[in-house]
Amino acid sequence: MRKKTVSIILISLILGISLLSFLILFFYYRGNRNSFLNKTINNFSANNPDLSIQFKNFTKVLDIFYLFHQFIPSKIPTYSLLIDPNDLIKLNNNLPKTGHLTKEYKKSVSAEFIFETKTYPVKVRYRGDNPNHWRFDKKSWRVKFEDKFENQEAINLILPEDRYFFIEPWVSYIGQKLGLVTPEFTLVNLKVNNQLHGVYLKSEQWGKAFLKNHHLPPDADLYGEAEFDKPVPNLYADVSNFKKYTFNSSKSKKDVSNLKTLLDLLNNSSDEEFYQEISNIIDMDNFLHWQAQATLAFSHSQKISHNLITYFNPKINKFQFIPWNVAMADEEPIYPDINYNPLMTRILKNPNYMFQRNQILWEYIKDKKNLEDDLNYFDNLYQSTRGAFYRDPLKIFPNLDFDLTVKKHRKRIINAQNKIKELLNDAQSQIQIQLNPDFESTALVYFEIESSGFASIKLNQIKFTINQIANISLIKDSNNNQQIDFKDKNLGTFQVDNNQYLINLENVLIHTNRDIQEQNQPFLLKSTKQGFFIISSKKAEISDININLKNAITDF
Ligand SMILES: [Ca+2]
Repeated sequence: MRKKTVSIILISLILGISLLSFLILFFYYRGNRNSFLNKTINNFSANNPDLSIQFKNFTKVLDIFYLFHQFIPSKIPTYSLLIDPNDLIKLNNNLPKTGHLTKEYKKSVSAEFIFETKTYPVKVRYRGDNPNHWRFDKKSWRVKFEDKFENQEAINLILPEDRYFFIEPWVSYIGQKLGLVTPEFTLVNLKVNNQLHGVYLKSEQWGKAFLKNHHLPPDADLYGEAEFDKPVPNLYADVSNFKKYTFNSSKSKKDVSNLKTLLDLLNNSSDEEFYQEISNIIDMDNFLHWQAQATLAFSHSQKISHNLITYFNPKINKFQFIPWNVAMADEEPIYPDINYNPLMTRILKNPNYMFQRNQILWEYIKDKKNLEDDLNYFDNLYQSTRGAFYRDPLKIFPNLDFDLTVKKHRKRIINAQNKIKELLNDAQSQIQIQLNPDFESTALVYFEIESSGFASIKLNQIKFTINQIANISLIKDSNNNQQIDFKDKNLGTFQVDNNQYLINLENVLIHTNRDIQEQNQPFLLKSTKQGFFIISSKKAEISDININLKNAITDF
């Protein structure tokens, strides 16, 4: 009898703990980085890395459910590194006990790289600034080829979880669709001294070979940040925060005058000067597509302090931008536009550029096929690599963790695009009409359109009845002073044939402005009014006026 009671208590206890663990895991994977549970668990793991690694190792017992998955074929190439065991010990001993992987820890050793029966002499070292890249048995590598491998001088083999598994390749893929030059990412298996180290994300290293492979003139300045060694709060504050990966040989390598011009304009110019000059030094079309790519991923990682790769294209003498470490913010997609990058903020503060950026987003979002295609790409990556992930012996997380995380990322892609679609459909307006306004006696009508949604408003059509045959002009009160003056713009003069009148308009836009908040805070929508006058060549009366507006982005 007593035995039975003990068994019942024991079983209940085990069931209870299992249920509790299940619930914690369930909410952890469903939650986002800012939820209480996820914050608590992530903070705890960050503060107790050894304990958390032991816990993760313990959770690997769950891999028992993946027994049959071991037979799912791996469809990715396998690279092999042969390193003298003494050199390997040297590499492992030369890792920081605390802090980042600074210069003194970046010493390479000679090794052999083997792929498909061909051997390449290489120099290898560990890479990655943060400890997650080299604290555990599975480490991120930089491989530098004496000659070249697949047209590349050097490659990075990055822990895939550091780039949210398939998110970075996916972001690169949408970048290609947007016409950007993006680094190529592939997933590969790696063996070190014949021991399988599992799956890595292979990426190109910056250099002349990268530029050549992407059909860009290689004799040109390619800038990146000057390293994590001395982190700076604002990369954009000074040219000394950047280094050149390649340089234009017709000038000195130290000549950073092009970058200095850009940063000076960013930091020391009036708005008027900035918006007049910026398109002379930046390829705006490229910039806005680069910005749109980050926005589609709700990524804020190319931020004030990190991850800028910019190329001064000698063909057009302008800067272009190469997406790097875009990843995807580990947050629910709520605000795409936040003040996280001073150059982006200053450019997007201009309503015309914001409008153009939104048009790029709409071009992508409006076609449902893009999302389908994105998910196909993502799913193919998952299907072709998951066998290799399940068999990855050195990864520090259980297979279930991998599967749930990938699922969560996939959902985030859908949510992000849906959210952007919702925002672009958000056009809000109010119209106020005054017949025979007393503040401008020459006008028959004054009307004011207020735009307060995310999208811009388009003045599409004006209908009215008039009691005289006359020439009618529409005037935009550009300076919004409720007076017709030399600063205002005549949008067209129209002849009236009968007294029912209809004016169709193109490109008369009212943009909602943005109120920029402090760093890392979302832009706020700032409702914006624009006034218009209708004037006539003859004294006349207008009645039954009807103004038709549309969403300028979606045209609905
Ligand atoms: Ca005016």
